Amino acid sequence: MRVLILGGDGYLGWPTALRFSARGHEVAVVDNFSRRRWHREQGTDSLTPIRELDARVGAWREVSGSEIRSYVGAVEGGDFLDRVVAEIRPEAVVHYGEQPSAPYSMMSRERAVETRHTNVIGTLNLLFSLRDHAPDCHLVKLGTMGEYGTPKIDIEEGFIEIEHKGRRDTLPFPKLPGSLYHCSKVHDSTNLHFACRIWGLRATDLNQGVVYGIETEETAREERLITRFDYDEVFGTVLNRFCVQAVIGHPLTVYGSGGQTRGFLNIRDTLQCVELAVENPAEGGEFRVFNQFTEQFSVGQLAELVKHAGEHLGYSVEIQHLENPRVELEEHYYNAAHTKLLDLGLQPTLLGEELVESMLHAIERHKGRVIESSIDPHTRWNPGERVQL
Ligand code: USQ
Repeated sequence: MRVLILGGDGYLGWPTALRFSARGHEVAVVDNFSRRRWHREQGTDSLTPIRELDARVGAWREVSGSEIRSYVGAVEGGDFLDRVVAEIRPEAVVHYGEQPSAPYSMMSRERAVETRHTNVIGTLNLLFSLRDHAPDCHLVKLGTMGEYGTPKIDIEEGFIEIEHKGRRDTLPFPKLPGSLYHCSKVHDSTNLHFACRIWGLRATDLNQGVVYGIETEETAREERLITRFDYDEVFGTVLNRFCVQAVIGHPLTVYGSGGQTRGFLNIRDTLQCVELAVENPAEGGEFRVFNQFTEQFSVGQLAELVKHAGEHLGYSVEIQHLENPRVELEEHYYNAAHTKLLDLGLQPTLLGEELVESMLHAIERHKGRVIESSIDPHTRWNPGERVQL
């Protein structure tokens, strides 16, 4: 298949490009390197010394004999995206090309507006490009479990059957996003659903949980193929952060009581899920939603797991409860359905001490690159400062 990957230079986009290429698909990637720029602006960096996109593509050519085409440009530019889609005529587009950090979106008005623009306008542009140049293409879009928030009822996969005043309907599951980033994903979902209903496009919204892990089958084949690994307060996700903290002797930064519960999955399973979605496309006019995670954990459970694994390897690991910089429930009900990808054949990679130990080993190799000042949280959801007008 011809597969176009937006955000193909990123943590998940690059390994996804390698995976599809390794399977013999014709792969093209689009990126404008905004993630690299955001890190430079904040004086932070990936733990792993990632190569430039050209060098990565060249390394993959040497290792596999396969070509990945790359296009440098922004999804916010509708004409650029139109040209790429018209040229590639993709059968599947995997869309990771968004600003993915909740804290980044909460830093300031400028960052919030940038997040909305990149995410919502980028996706809207893509929907028009597909409508006009590749209407049969299957759009596989990365959404987030955080669109649902933490309601007091079970979370379904995208839709819920409701009985109201004696009448029944199946409607989109209510959304309670927890950051302005998560709000942007809700808006994307609405636009995707609309484009499927009105224009007959086909789309799968992958409501992904929190991803952890450092390598995949293909990135492990050669040093130049490694993917980025963020651990800073803005772009690092919680388990990846805890693992880096354990290795460098920084107390594990549990926000608040640590009862916050989320769905988690290994980076290797992200690739499996995306592959399953692409291989089993939605019908024309269909908007599907899959909840993409394999296990639920509380932040406190993850801290305990990393502490045990770290101590087993001889690190001394302390757990610290920080005042929560976010506004979120710290003790809550959480039970989210996630059967659709299992039904398609997903084989989950389950988290355990051994897996955490393998992450700690991999991190140990790069620990000299850690910028410790980027670890403690500074971004507050409600800074409590009022501008005097
Ligand atoms: N947390 C800590 N300590 C830390 C970092 C985070 O206790 O050092 C807590 C947070 O307060 C939150 C939970 O861990 O309750 C998850 O935080 P996170 O930073 O790992 O993940 P989040 O901000 O929710 O966003 C991440 C990705 C995002 C994706 C989302 C999936 O950055 O792209 O959409 O996970 S989900 O969480 O299901 O919405």
